[in-house]
Amino acid sequence: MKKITLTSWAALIVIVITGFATADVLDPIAQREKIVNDANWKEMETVTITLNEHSYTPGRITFKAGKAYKLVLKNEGEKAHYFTAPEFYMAISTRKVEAPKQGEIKAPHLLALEVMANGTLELFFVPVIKGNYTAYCTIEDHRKQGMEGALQIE
Ligand SMILES: [Cu+2]
Repeated sequence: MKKITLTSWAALIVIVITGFATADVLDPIAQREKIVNDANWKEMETVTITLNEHSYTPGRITFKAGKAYKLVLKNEGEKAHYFTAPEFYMAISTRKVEAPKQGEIKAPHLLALEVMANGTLELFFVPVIKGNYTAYCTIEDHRKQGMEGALQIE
């Protein structure tokens, strides 16, 4: 009787530990569809970043993991600018990228977005992996001139 009780406890502990371990490892790319579908898009928060020569405004944004976001990249400059953030794009589940009134793109993950002068792109996504990430412009010396932004997922 005593032996059975101990075995049951051991089994229960294994189940609990395994449960925690799997719950902790969300893969934003592999589980993209489920993460995107589970997010509450009615409570979506819109965040706008203005691109210009040579800056992102605001230069620092904090996102909450699991929340639905629309990130609007609005280029008010006279040149095209990039929003390159490969590590950030791997840490989020992307629902779609929309060029308002023109079309939308659905893909498992992104590497970079380029916004033309006076153009706008909208990124619909759910932040997943907590951490600090960097966005930057890869055109000429734009990054050196100040086109670098901090993206945090908490
Ligand atoms: Cu640029």
